[in-house]
Amino acid sequence: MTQPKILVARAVFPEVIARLEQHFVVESNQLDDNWTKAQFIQKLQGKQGVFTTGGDRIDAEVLAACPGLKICANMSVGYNNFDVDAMTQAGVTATNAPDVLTETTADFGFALLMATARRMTESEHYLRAGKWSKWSFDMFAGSDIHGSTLGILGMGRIGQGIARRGAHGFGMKVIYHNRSRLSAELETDCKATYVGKEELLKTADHVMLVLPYSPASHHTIGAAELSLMKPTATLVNIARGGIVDDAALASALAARRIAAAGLDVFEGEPKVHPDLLTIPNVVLTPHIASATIPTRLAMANLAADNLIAVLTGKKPLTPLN
Ligand code: 8YV
Repeated sequence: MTQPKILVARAVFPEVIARLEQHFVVESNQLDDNWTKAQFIQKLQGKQGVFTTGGDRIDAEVLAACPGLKICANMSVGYNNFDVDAMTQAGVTATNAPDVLTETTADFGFALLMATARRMTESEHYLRAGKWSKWSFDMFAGSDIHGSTLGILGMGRIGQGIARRGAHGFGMKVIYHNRSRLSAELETDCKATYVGKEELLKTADHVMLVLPYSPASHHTIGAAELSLMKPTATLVNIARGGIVDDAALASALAARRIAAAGLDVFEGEPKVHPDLLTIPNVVLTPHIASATIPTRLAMANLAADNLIAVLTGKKPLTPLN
């Protein structure tokens, strides 16, 4: 029996490639070359499955050019790189990689919040530059985490993980806003209170963004929203680039309309708005919230499991359509 052919679009763990090779004829991109869309389409010819990461776009044009495709498995919980409606219409299964990254990503959200509020990278740059000559009472004074109000926009699994850390670990008052309200049981577990978006922006000491990207969530935080926030507030984005208007944020930070921001995701990444690179009160990380080896391995294995299931006639584990 001939084995199905698949494409792995980005470099991944060799052990995951080896697993896939037990089931498929695998073409992989272990050199991690940047392909143009035309090259990607050309590589997909004759393939029944593709292993993608968050930067690999699957849209109507790709689907029309690759009629043999049966499944696209994303090694990512976010799937704004997929046109799921077009995939459904084309009869192509879409899968993502939820759950396995929840706690790791919530850890990172909290780390970025703490680094931002307590000015860790800004003070480290100062020290490394040899500028530390004496102690002073207000040197790099930041804002407190414990006992403060944490506002979470987007209360899925990762948002809930951050809420638990804040409420149970740091005695924070947690407020949240989401498309739909959590069950009473989950609200109690997370010690979180549902509020409107405007109330959240006005009252939170720290605003954490964990909502999925879609055209509807584009620029959820822009100049108007930033102007509602406290001048002492911090903003953390671990969700997706495009949820924040980065130019508006850079102006607000430069003018100290809010105190500080922590950003793991950017509009048009890996490009970063040039103003953000020169502003001191922002902590910048290159989209690494899920980056621990065990978690990235679990994400890759889940994408592989989905490919194996669908191309051997079984149901996908984590379907999107
Ligand atoms: C991934 C992510 O690292 O899962 C997501 O939605 O943003 C990250 O965990 C990235 O998308 C790679 O696929």
